[in-house]
Amino acid sequence: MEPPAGALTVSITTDKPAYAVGEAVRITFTINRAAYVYIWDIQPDGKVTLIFPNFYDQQNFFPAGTHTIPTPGKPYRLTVAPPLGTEWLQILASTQPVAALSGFSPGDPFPLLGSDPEGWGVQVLGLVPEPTQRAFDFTSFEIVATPPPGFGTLIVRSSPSGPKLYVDGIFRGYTLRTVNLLPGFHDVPVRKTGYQDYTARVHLVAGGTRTLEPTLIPTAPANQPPVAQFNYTPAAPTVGTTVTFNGTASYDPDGSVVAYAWDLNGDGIVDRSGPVVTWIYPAAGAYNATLYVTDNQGATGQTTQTVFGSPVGIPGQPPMTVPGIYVWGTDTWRITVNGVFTWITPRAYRIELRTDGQFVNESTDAGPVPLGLVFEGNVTSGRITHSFQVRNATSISMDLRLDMDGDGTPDRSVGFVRLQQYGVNPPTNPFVVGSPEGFTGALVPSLNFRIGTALSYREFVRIVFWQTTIGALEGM
Ligand SMILES: [Ca+2]
Ligand SMILES: [Ca+2]
Ligand SMILES: [Ca+2]
Repeated sequence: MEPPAGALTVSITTDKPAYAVGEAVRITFTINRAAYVYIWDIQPDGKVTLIFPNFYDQQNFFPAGTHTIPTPGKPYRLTVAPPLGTEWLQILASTQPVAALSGFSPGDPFPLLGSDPEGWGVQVLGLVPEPTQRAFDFTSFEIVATPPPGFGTLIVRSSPSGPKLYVDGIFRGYTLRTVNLLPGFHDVPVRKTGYQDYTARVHLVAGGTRTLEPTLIPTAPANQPPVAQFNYTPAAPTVGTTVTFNGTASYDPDGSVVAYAWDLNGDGIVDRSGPVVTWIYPAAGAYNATLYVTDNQGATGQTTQTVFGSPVGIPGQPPMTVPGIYVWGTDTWRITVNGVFTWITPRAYRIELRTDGQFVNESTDAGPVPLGLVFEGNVTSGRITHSFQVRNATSISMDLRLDMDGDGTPDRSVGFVRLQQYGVNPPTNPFVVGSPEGFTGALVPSLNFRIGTALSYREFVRIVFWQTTIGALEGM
């Protein structure tokens, strides 16, 4: 754990990195605010001994600053004893005294705390009263048989402060940090989360001091991809007209969009480039238009919309955005069977018409030749329109069937039948359209025609129950 900003901090070091048996050790520590200080020693054989406070040096409350142990003027020395190896010093600074760490006496000036360093580290946490502020640090030195060859001093002062400092693979605390090291080469990595690792190799000479002042470089955040967005006008384009595609709503959350590429007919081949482009659909159908955008660091994004290219319309033709059978027209009755692009297989339909007059000018723009007054055929993603007029007629019976659910059988409901410009549903299917009451002219779709249900609609017996008018259905 890295020390939180503003918390109590402590650091410890020894005056040399290595000592011969019998040499005196001088300990230096620094605290950033007044605190009680405890130092214990972990020998190479694992024994843990309290070395400060001790019987000879009992005052362990210090003001903020740097202090040395033994306290100057105190009548004792800390001398190095066997066994040889690495000896560790741990320091605890606490804003409250720790009663359990004061068991020294004339006969036991440096009491043994335990012989399990790892267990002791856990135990000491439980000894510190809560709530309190506390801080730990440690350092190590080598105990050697013969006098060591002097040492050099390494100071690591990083920006920002607080990264972990390692020397030759061993964690040595947090910068700012001063460590005493044997002469020679040392590898010094400095690591902090969110920053690139810094590593230096330094050469120390006995009696010399080297200072490293690395500035850590923040890790660059990963590039975020751009977001593609576009719209097009007109919203319901017809075959042969110019459609304008606008991709300027695309954006990059951490940069800028630098390239736009368009596949406007869904064939996988880019057709246009630039933020605003135009295209003309030559044939009716549903087209997948895809915009690909590239940001300033090379990342890409894309989005696809399906554009319906509609056949060129006839004046008065209603919008046909959903599948169904549309009955419409002005001076000519038109019945359009409209499919949808999601229909993969042909859907059968059957239109059966009767009138009390005569059908004239029957035509169809696709599919089979009209069979009398019945139009039959199939529709998939396109649409087929049948047209006719009537003469000497006051009514027309319409029975409209379309295989909406794709099970192979034409269905008959009012839901898919849509009348005139607003696509209102008739009250029944089959249904009858008829001249307005008292009207004697030609029965054409532009009239406010009546709509009803036939109880019987045979050649000589026609009984129609009139229910409404197209104007009433449209709410006018
Ligand atoms: Ca980006
Ligand atoms: Ca294309
Ligand atoms: Ca069906």
